[in-house]
Amino acid sequence: MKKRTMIRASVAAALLGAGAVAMAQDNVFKIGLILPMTGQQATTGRQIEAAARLYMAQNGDSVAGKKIQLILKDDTSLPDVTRRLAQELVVNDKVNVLAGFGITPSAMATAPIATQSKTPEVVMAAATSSITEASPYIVRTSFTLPQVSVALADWAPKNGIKKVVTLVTDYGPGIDAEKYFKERLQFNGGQVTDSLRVPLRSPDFAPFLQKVRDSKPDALFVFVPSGAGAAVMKQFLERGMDKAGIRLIATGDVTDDDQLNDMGDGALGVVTSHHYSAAHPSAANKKFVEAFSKANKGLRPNFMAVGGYDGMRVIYEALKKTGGKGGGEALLAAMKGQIFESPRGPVFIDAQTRDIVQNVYLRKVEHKDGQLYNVEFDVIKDVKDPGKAK
Ligand code: VNL
Repeated sequence: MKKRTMIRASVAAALLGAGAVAMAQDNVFKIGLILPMTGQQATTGRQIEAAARLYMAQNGDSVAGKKIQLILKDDTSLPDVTRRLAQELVVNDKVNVLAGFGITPSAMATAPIATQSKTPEVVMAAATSSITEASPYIVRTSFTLPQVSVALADWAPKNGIKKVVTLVTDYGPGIDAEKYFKERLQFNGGQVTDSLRVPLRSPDFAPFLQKVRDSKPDALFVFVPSGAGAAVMKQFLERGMDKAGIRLIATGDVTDDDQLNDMGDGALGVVTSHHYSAAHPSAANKKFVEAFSKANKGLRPNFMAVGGYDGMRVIYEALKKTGGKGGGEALLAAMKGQIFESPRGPVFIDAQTRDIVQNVYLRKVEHKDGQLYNVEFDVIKDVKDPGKAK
């Protein structure tokens, strides 16, 4: 071969190679999954990653002729890291969807990137009401704290609880829980006599609990993020709060299915309100819990897992509907208004707010099959985020 011809041939081969890569790229649908895989919120990352992989194992990794590629990044739950990772995923990896977000500051830090790049941001964990207002590209499959707190403030006064002290983690979801619980309790004739806030990083509950013990309310209402519940429960019992006649009531983040079984019998009888329990009595949930546990060495799925599993479903269904045509805008439009049966019960992605509408359950910690579970005893159907009504 002459030199010239050789060069031409290699250029042609290179072009062909590039074309093949471009074509392969076209046939790949990328989900950038940003989660706290290490650090204080690592259990949330582990639950959501496991649920996303389960969804893919059950539903295949090819949708509408495209190969689904999950790109997992660990943001260690630091919002500056989340922002940098989201930027890289959009600019370098050209992801079609951003998903995950273990805590509110991470979801918020990504919102401007979602807006500027017109990339849907599927929030699977974070639960401050205002998150969905931070970008028109945000869709949420977790829950909101106002959504679950109000039900408990309706239940409490009917069950002899009139005077309550609130104890929440001092950031978005905690402030939402405190505000909506308090307003509704007062509306129902009850009273919040003190409102205490603990820091998100390395919280020490002991001094706060001592203060509560001294003021002797009928109950202590608690919100702490997933992963911190066991420490609250331990210190509540160690201080003999229950023996002093103070009841513990909480959002389901405290009696988290990820930790509940290790909390011991001291947790028995604790009443919480939430959108998901691993003991939810439906065929769909039974199937989900069994498959999740089997794929993860007996791990019990918690509400974070369900947010991740349903988030993958919302993405898959949107891709099915659009066939991948029309980019982020079309995908977002196809996410809005989805209705389906989740392991938690029936859910609906409200097209106006892009937030999830779902049942909220009252539950009590009980023994079931020799283990501790949040057993549902009442339901408030199709609850919208009350934070959106204002
Ligand atoms: C948030 C809300 C995080 C509820 C949580 O666990 C939780 C949040 C990590 O919005 O930051 O249980």
